[in-house]
Amino acid sequence: MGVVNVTPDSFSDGGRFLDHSAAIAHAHTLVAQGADWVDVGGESTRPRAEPVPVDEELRRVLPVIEALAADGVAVSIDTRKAGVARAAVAAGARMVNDVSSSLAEVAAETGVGFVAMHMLGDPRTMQDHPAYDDVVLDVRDYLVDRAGAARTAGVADVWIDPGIGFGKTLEHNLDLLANLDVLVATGFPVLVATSRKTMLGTLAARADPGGAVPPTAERLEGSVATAVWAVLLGAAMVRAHDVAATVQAFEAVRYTRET
Ligand code: HH2
Repeated sequence: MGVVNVTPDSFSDGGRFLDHSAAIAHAHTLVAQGADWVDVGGESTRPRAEPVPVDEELRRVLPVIEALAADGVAVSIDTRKAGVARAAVAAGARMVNDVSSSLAEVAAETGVGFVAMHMLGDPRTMQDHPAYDDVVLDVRDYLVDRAGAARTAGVADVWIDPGIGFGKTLEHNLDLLANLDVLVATGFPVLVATSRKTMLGTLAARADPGGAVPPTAERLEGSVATAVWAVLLGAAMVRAHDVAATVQAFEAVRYTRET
């Protein structure tokens, strides 16, 4: 799943694809590089991001989704708003990627797929002292509950996602990645998104002699390594900004596995 953020403030590509034609062109590049899905978002969910009004979010994403759907691209809409999800599906989106896990009814009504993601609280506060009894089991139980509710509501294609970086310390994120098989064992297909996230900046700084944290666009190695890790543990899809490098790494591992 390739990422196209039509936002001025996304943590890794904010402002680059705010222009509709740039967003559409970038989405086509990601598809040519091997993305099966393009995830279009019009509101940043990075820590402490401010909410965007519905009409502004619609203005950002709808023309992009319409153009991509008309070209046959499988688009997911990355939103927390029911009105945006509905309009996006009407414009041709085929999946609702909902970091708040609250839009299953919309996916059911409109007959599209649904990603249930785990987040603790909301983006404005989620990184303020996140705490769990057992992060792996707490996240699993939450996701099974949300995904089960989506199935009951009538959604056929339901995914679960641990929500790396959404109300989690570095240790929480590592625990979830290390125990991804626990989520895989639920039977729901698992989506994982580590691409360019803060945890990778922190880990890269540990490996850097000067302790420097690389900027978001320079976290390719960690992004690809953790994507491969996730798929080897059974994830069915990863959400990535750098599709070409991720696909290349998957291919190398696939051939190694098959030999
Ligand atoms: N992470 C981000 C956004 N959407 N969706 C799912 N299912 N899982 C994730 O982990 C996830 C997501 C955050 O990344 P990005 O879109 O690059 O940045 P921003 O939220 O700042 O636009």
